[in-house]
Amino acid sequence: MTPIITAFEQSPDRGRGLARDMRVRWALEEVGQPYEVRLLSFKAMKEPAHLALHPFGQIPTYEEGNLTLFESGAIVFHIAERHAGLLPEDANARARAITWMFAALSTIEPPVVEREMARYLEGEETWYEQRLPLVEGRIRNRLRELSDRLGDADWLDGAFSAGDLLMVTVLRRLEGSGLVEEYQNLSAYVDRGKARPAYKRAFEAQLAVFRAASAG
Ligand code: GTB
Repeated sequence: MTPIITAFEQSPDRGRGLARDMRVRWALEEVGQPYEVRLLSFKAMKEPAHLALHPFGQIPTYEEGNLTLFESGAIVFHIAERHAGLLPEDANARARAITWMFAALSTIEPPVVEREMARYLEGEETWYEQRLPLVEGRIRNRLRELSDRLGDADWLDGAFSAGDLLMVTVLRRLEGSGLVEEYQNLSAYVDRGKARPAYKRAFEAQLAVFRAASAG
């Protein structure tokens, strides 16, 4: 059964692959699972048909037969559990890779999202310029710790895993800020993720959606 995922009809990131369907596309590409994409307008995301799939009216969702999932981390985990290639066979190594999945989403991503929210929602506030260094300081603390742990390894724990996949997509959300570039090994780590053929296929697929929407 070919899974169907949802994505923005017109992504606000203009095809930069920063929306969370990118991590699901990448996971599917890594394991060689073909998929279909249903594109949604912002209006359609809040209508009953989509709310029945996603309680918060967001993308991505994942449908496979009578299974419907939301939350990009849960979707990537589901893909990684059902296919070889994204989680190690060894039970302890697998548990550690899953730990990195949680670390990406619940330790690194929150301050990264906080910065985005500050920029988009509070950028006009008088106190924004004072707040930004505080928010970025919290990100730097996490990046420094992550950088120390990664050291000169290629991936976070042995072979590339779903933990790396999520971590790279989270770090990519800092593109343009210069923050990741302050840590040479993290910058190289993100580049290694982006160089993977599966990443490139996923990126091209989401970019094609943006190009088609722009042309139409
Ligand atoms: N925790 C959920 C998950 O991991 O799946 C969060 C899902 C989520 O935030 N989805 C966003 C969404 O549907 C798209 S990815 N937003 C519409 C809404 O809430 O109404 C977040 C995102 C959006 C845009 C950019 N960008 O333009 O760069 C980057 C990331």
